[in-house]
Amino acid sequence: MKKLNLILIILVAGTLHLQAKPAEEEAPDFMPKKGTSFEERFDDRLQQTPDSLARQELWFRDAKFGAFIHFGVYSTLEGEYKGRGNGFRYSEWIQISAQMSANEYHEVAATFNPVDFDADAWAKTFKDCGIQYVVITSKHHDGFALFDSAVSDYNIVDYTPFKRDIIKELSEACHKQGLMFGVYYSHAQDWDEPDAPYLNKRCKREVIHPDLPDDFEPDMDRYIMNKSLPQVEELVKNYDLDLIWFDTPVDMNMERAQLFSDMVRKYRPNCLINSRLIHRGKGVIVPEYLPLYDYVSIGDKEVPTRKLPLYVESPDSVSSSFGYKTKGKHYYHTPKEMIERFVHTVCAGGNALINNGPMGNGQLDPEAVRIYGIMGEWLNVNGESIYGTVRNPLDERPEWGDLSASKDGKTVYLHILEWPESGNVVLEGLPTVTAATYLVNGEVAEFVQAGDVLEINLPAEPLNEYDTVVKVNVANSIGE
Ligand code: H79
Repeated sequence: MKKLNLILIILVAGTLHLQAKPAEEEAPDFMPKKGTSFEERFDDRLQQTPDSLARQELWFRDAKFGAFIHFGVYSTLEGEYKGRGNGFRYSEWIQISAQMSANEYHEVAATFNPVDFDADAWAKTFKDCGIQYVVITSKHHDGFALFDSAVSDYNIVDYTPFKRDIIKELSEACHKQGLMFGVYYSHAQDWDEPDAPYLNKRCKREVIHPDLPDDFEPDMDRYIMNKSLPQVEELVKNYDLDLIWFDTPVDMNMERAQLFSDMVRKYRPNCLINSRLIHRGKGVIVPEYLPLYDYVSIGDKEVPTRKLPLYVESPDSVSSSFGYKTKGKHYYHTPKEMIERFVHTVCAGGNALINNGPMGNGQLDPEAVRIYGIMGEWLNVNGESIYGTVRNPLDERPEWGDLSASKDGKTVYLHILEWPESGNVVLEGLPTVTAATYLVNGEVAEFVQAGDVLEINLPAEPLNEYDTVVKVNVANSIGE
């Protein structure tokens, strides 16, 4: 029997005999209780299923850099409605932060008219910046669909003067540019649907839907069968999806998640599914769920602090919000921060899905484009140390930066993010070094090898203000 299968069976078997116990104790011994750190959440023995691994290998593992896009009715409000609601970090939460009723939100939705939207221009910008795939909100928690849906009229074609199918146009434009294309779909939460469960106490059903009868009983399965599952069916049937990104699986259980997973697999067998289809605890990975999805989404705007056993994706953003925000508190990351976050994610064994929030008029946010552009310029020179690489082959992450490696283990890339005052970097565990060069100019880096200790003598100043990469060749290939 293959090793992968065996490990999976052990993991699944480990959960079975424990199923009758309360939720807190359901996880096998090695699983953390409600943990938050990467050490607690990821056990190194976890393995994705062979099917999921094969799907990841098709393109996802090599891609590393995706563009996340949060675009919708909320983009026009920029984080504030009638002077209210700008206290939340996320502008896409405006319906909740400003406590808007469904009627109020519908009024805004009915005027949504992003006349400058140009899918080809977006796709070209992403492509030029080294981005490999795009994931856009097809429906966020507000329930409004950016695609032509026969399931619900609450969509951009039927409900707005714009009348164009943004998801269709962007799917085609991305594929024309050779980019992979995916959609975000909030499958459990839907503030417009009284039957859907709400994430937290601030999402009050009676505020959004004041006319509901007192004896209204929300029925999540009715919501799933009437709206979210049929809309997912529309998406996987009609939009050439390479990936589907679920979020906030409030009250999702095995049976419900299985419906979504089966629907995706039925129409798009190679379409990747992220782990937010179904959750337990705070990002804790439960072996029994692994067959339902293909890779693990870590927390929003979370950067890994160590290399990880399962292939992950970090849903990061160029700013503190996902939707476009100009009102109230918000900030953008500097390009230096963004490249550091990106490099650490890749070196941990993952992709960075870096969000931009386009403006209500349909144009990309210029600051997001500027940050992507700087990343793209850095990648033009240093892309070899990112695309198609594997995680840090050594046990530890060096304090001055991070490491990635070629798949054959014969090349290790030293990402020097903080220029050491000592003027050199020392790495233990890298024997048989045959050559070292700076990617930025191809010049030879001075090194001394003593046993398995490598010491590189650096020039006085960094050769790149973001990340100076040293490419190191080794004679005996080194494993992950
Ligand atoms: O789509 C983005 C977020 O809107 C979504 N996930 C990413 C990809 C998300 N949904 N829920 N959450 C994230 C968790 C909610 C967090 C918060 Fe809040 C919303 C923090 C601040 C605003 C809820 C409302 C908790 C405090 C206020």
